[in-house]
Amino acid sequence: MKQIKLVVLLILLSVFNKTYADDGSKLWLNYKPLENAELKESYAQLFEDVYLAGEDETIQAISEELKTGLSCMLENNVTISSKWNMQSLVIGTPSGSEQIAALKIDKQLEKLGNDGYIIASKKIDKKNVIVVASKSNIGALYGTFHLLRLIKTESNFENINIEESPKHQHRVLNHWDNLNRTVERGFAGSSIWDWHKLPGYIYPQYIEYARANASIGINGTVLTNVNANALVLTDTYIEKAAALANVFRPYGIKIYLTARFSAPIEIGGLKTADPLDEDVKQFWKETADRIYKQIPDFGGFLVKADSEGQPGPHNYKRTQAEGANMLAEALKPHGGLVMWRAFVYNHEVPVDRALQAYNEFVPLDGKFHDNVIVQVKNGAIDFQPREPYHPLFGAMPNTPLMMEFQITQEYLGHAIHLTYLAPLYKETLETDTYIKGEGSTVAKILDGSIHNYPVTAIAGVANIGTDRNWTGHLFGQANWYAFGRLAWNHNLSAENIAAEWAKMTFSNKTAVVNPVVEMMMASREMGVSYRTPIGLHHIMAESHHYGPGPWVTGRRPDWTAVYYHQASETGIGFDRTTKGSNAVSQYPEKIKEQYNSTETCPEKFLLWFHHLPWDYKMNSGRTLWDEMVYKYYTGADSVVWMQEKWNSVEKHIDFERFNHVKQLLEMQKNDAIEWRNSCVLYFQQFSKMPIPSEFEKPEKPLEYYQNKKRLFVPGI
Ligand code: GCW
Repeated sequence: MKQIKLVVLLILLSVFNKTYADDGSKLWLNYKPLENAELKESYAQLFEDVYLAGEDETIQAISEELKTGLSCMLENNVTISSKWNMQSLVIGTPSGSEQIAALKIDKQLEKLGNDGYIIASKKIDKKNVIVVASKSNIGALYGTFHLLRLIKTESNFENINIEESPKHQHRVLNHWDNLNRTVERGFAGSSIWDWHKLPGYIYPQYIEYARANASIGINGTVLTNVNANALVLTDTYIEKAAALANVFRPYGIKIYLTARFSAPIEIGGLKTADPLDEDVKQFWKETADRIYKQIPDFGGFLVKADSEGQPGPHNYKRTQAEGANMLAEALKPHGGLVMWRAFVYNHEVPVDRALQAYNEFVPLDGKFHDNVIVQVKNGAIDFQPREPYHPLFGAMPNTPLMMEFQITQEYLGHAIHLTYLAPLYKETLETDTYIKGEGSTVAKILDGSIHNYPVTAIAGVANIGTDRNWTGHLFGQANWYAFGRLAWNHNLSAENIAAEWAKMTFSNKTAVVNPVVEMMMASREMGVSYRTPIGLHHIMAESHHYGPGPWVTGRRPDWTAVYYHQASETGIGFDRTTKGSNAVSQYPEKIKEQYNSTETCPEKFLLWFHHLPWDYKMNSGRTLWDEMVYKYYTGADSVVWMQEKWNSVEKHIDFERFNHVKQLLEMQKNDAIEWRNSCVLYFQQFSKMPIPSEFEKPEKPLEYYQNKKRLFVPGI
């Protein structure tokens, strides 16, 4: 008995010891001491004394960050002073410091804009210094975070000469957070905004949120769900939002709210929300005035209209431009922006859903006011594991368009599956539209260089919640991180961002970085393979969208699976060629030709654009059926490969984070097998072809998978 007690005690002790190691709550800003002692020593000397010029709240934030960052990573006593005293690290702006002004870098900084900065080796009063300088204090904050990142990732500071400026003016998170703290498609707990306690109580997490975002250059946040509640526009809620705006301001983050189109009726006491009605216009003007009174730097409105039951201008037979412009007029005197979503589709319209946004918006090109930007999802359906780029990109030269990516993994395994999204983002950003000759990538349309857009922006639907590690899955943090880094600079590679994140999050050791990066880089493709290979899409379970549901039918057709895969005995795939729904014709000629022919259509999009017989010959020499089965099986198998990679880092990282990911990978493996078996068995009913003998047969019959119910899945 005594012995048993001792064993239990020992187990408990070891669990506790390990449990407190790291819960991931500090994100990539966990400033642990550098592992490389020599480097730590040399950095400690380099970054002992800091001259930080200026004195507003942003400068205060820089000071706090440096104090924590430097002293924790370098284990030294850093001194920070606002007086020049021959320090070796100099941070600030020319307008805030004589010494920085004397460097004569004004022109260079001017070119980099308000948010841009330099980090460079310079001489001040004959002393060798490292300067982090910007036109603005916010730029200096961004530069400081960059400097801390360079330290954390053990970079070389000799003759350093870095120039940075963001590719998009507005780099924004979209929270689909409801006022009751549920989060639509949120899988990491509740909403971090505690509306009930606002404005009185400010959680430390709000500041941590601001720091984390500023560290990757995010400068805007839409607090509320696009399926909006008009109440957020009442004074009570504006006051709460203002409290958040005050917290975020020193970090350069503006807040935005979602505007429910029918708010004039719901909270304004009007009978209509017709955008051409004078009372309605007046309502929105007054609403904007009320908001700006409390939040002078309010960013503007994000609007979902005429989509999935949301009210909009269609209710009054008005166009999307008329709706957006009415709001834009209300915001204009205050400098606010309308982000108007192009996610407009209707199941009563009998055309392919993929065509609808383009049909609606292209005729309106040039008709939007100059403080409207149209927010377009990366693909024409809905954040699927893989979609070809949205044909609106390139088709609206006279209307600024912004990208909407999804960071929360609605269709990619929620916060349970490890899926690194940078490869997905990059795939879209790097697609060449040829709209103005070769090299007219989607990224260049977004950053304004193709059509000279006066406003540029990019949004990501946040994956953040109250879970201790913020994103549910530790690797979900990498998606938040990668979104921010790409919003800043779309030229960064997915792989470099992954390595950077891995170093900041875990360790600089190659025995950690290499396997982690390999897993991350392979993860999205494997997620596609075990769910929707070869261009399949929208075959997930109803409502929660987590597991497989290729059999989903019997509701509005554009929310079923059968509408999209069109499987029958003769074949599978959605014919969007010129002989089918003709969605290919929405693309520029060169792309259209490419997608329209099975000869040239990339196989990854084959069934997106073509309906093909089961024995169609693929590039591999396999039949379409065999190829599909092959993808499903190898996709699911690769989760096991990922597990092996992860096991290899066990001895190099803390138990808590190791075990967290390990458990989730086991769930992912089982889910991947469920996806594989469900889809293969379901489609086999049509193909009537065997599963190649090299693969084990599914253990259970199709009905087993069809009957599997998941209840109370979060995020709905
Ligand atoms: O992806 C779909 C989601 C909805 C979401 C909608 C949208 C906020 O299933 O939950 O609603 O898209 O983007 O508006």
